Amino acid sequence: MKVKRAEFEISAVRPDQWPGGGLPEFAFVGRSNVGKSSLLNALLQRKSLARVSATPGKTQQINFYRINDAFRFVDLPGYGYAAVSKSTRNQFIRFIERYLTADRPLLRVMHLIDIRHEPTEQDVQMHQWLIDLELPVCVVATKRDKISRGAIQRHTARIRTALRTSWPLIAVSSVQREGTDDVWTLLEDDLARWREGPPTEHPDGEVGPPGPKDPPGAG
Ligand SMILES: Nc1nc2c(ncn2[C@@H]2O[C@H](COP(=O)(O)OP(=O)(O)OP(=O)(O)O)[C@@H](O)[C@H]2O)c(=O)[nH]1
Ligand SMILES: [Mg+2]
Repeated sequence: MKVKRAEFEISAVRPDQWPGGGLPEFAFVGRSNVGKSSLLNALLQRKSLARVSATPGKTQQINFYRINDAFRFVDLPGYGYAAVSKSTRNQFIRFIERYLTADRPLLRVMHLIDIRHEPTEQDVQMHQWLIDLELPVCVVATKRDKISRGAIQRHTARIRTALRTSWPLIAVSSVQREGTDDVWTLLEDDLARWREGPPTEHPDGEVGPPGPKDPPGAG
């Protein structure tokens, strides 16, 4: 994907601030600190378009980025930050839920998991929830530069097993820009499929040529 334009649109705290226009969207979800913002920057080849927050776990906003005026990246608040209160944590989840269940053209949810660790209970719950919502998902195993090449396969297998997932899994390093081409290939496929589109729904009575009218007096 050639990223000609990448703009930060809005940090939305309420749904009425979510940008309209019906552009297809890709959402990025994962634990706080898993590397969501870094992945966005790596994909967009921008150093710091997505802010790498100084206070992890404090971000309750949903950040929207508009790419090539054609689609959006949506950076969802990180869940699972231990140092925030339970009520704040629940608020994050509600934020995320609101977005994921909204009526928007969400083409895929990128679920980020740190390649070094066994997925947490919250990771597993989140993943199951995405599956229950019947959203297309891609698991992104982040920070792959932090483990040896020989260990990648073992770690990704462990993630798959823990998440009980059959969605694609891509291991990436945002620092070394590895795996980002594979992510783009997937997103481009999604966009191509979306452009082909589902069969257009017409309002009642406008589907196809008008049928024969009932003869007068019939029925
Ligand atoms: N070595 C390495 N470090 C990474 C990679 N991706 C992210 N990091 C580091 O991990 C930390 C968190 O990265 P962020 O991109 O801010 O994570 P985030 O998921 O956006 O965090 P929140 O916005 O707080 O939820 C930063 O110190 C990054 O530099 C990676 O691929 N390799
Ligand atoms: Mg972030």
